[in-house]
Amino acid sequence: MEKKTNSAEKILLNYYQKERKRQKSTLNLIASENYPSKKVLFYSGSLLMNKYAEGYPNARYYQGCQNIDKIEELTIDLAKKLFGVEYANVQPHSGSQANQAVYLALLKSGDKILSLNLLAGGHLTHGAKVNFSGTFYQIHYYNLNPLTQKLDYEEISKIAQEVKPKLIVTGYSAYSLKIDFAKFRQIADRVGAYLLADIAHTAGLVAASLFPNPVNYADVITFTTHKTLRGPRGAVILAKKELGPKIDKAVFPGNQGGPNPAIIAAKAQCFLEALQPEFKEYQKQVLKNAKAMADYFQNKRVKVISGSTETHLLLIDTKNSYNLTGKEAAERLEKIDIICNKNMLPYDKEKPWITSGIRLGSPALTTRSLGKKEFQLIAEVIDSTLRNHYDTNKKEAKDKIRYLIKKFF
Ligand code: DSN
Repeated sequence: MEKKTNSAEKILLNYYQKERKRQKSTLNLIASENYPSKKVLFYSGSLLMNKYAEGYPNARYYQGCQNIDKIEELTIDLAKKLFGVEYANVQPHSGSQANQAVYLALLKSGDKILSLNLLAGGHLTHGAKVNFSGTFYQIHYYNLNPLTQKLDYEEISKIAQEVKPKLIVTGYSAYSLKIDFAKFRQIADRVGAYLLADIAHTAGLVAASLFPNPVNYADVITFTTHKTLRGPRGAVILAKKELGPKIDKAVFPGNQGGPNPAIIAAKAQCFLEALQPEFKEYQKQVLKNAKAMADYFQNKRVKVISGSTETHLLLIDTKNSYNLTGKEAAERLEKIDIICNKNMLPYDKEKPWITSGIRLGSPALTTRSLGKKEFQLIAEVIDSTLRNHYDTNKKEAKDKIRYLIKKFF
């Protein structure tokens, strides 16, 4: 028995070390990933996780919560300061649970939600049939304009007036342009709907005032803390003060049990870092780097969805540009140590595990200090690797990647 335990321990450690090595020897272009600071990692895995603290500060179901109360209060204050809001709940374990709690707080089962079609950049929790959101609520979709692949506010308004949803969802996982939250507010007001802005992807850009802030327009805002925000794996809900009690109740006891105080402390550390001037400089570079890739592809006549990027990510139509499905393109890139994800495109006819494109993001490699020149080089390597030059150029491409890894990691 003991021998078995030892060998399982070895296997576990071995795969941890292999994953560590993989992260240090590949170029990460996954738009939703990042590398948090040592302090964020410290709190995330700290002894704070030993404490049960069901409830909220000064109203817990367990004794011994005096320090956790202060940590949670501090985290809430920092979230409110960073985003300029009246109310924050810092307990959601994930973006999915944050959205689940918002629906629970504002809707009844069977109520109508209007959101962006998943193919066009929405999220699973915005109404996918296979998700709780598509099971318990009546979902209606708006889509991107088929020609421009941009949000079409007139069309969204028309659909909203036909559908009369109780909730409209904006904020996306794979849309590369700015969002006009004021227009969404007008659309929601016309039909008496709540407006949810899910800014999981752009939270870091919003915190740095480099992307429109939905605070004065949305009733509720959700975001994860581990993407552009570069914090721990978790989520936050922001709202107008009057919705606070309903949302608190929906998070606990409605949707979660005990919060994880270790992750809450790590969120506080993340917000502290995001309030520093260096964070704004980092986010500026995130935008420049994504734009450098998009410009390179555009110059090579590669089809970039929505025409460009104003965020940390871009989508490439690999089917039309290289005659490769997203799956084939992503797998080919992995062979030269570039990691990205296959992604559905607006009106995609392929299955979700095949897709017609890939999504590329700049946050993780910008944290590693790569700049515009390096991102142009990465775009060049991607372009040449996907252009049937794969076999002949494989060594050259790998050498370029190795050069970047050696210089920056
Ligand atoms: N959909 C994931 C992503 O954007 O990668 C996050 O939930």
